Amino acid sequence: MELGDISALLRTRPAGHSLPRAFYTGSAAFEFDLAAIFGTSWLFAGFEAEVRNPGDYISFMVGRWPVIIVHGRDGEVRAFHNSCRHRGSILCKPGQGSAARLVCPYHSWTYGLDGRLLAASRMPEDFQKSEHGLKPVHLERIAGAIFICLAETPPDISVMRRDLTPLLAPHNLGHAKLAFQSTLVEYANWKLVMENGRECYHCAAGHPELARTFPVHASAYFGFADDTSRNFEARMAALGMPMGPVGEDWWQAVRFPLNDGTVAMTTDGTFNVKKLMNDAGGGDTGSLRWAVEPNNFCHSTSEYTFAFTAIPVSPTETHVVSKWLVHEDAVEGVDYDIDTLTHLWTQTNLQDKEFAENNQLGVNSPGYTPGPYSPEAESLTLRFVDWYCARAADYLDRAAA
Ligand code: 3BY
Ligand code: FES
Ligand code: FE
Repeated sequence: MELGDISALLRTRPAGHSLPRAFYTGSAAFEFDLAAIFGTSWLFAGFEAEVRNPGDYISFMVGRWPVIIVHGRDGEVRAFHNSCRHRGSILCKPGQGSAARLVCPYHSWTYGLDGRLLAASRMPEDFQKSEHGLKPVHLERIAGAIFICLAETPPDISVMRRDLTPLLAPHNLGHAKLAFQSTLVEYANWKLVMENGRECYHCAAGHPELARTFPVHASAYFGFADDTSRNFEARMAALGMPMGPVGEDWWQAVRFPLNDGTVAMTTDGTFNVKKLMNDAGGGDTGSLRWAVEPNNFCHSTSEYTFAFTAIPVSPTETHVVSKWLVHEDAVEGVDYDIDTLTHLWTQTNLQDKEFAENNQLGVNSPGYTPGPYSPEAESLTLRFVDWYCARAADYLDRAAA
């Protein structure tokens, strides 16, 4: 499929409907998504807590592009393409670590934490080390979260910086630690994983554990205009906690109340972590949901922040990376237990894997034609798909110009 075909196919999508099959199956659409969506957008990449000290790094894949985020000696946190300037080997495998320098495992070219090439043995006299530093990737930090953009010229992030910072600030991500991280392999196109992750139409029946505390019948901005919502708004105002909603087409954030009678987003509705990240109101402050297109959502409750990120791997394989952050002083085994902390979202993710994989199998059927989203129950999924189509159309227009 050529770009022209993608463009023609995009125009066949009836408004308010899911995408034509080729967007969920073929390698052409997958390559297109990497270039047009993942190559151009700000992407949620992790937390400062994961690279707290100079020398700390995290290495990960964005599609098939390896990226490394490194905390420099000068205190700066930088992102680089994880590709040696000699013959292109990755410098470190996906994962995290700490190093004084980045030494390529192939021929030992050695880079400083700021990306400068420091040493390359047996190269000619006139070899210019200064011209062979690691290639930078744009990076922004917002209230303890890290975003990267692989484009040469990234989109404007200033509105997100301005509007997300006050909502996230009470969660104290600057004093958080990564308690646990997992990767779940899902055999479904990344967009099916995200469409599922953006709606709760399936939650009441599909996520019994989550439904205990999560308002699964809520609409996009969790506003009910009922007593629970009004009381919550008044309590948050009294605590000086901004609620939103805030956002643009590519991100949203809003604080919302949990179900009546519950104070924590856990399997039983009570706290699982003794040391809170945000102890305003005794911790009874609902959840701050923040979500960034194309591939992320987070929930920041008073005791943890949970981050979900879907990484495209192939047309029909996606890796869901989950991270749980707790207060840096919370002691594992004393203040929290990993299995208890992670149970709710691990169960929810496994249930969602089944939904996304079933969806992929049915989309492959000749009986599949794009179907209508519920404007009420699937409004954020519709937003995601509309955003995707708009970004795709922009990219195609620029390519044609
Ligand atoms: O984006 C969210 O907040 C959630 C998490 C559970 C279901 N999904 C709509
Ligand atoms: Fe890195 Fe050769 S590829 S030193
Ligand atoms: Fe779900």
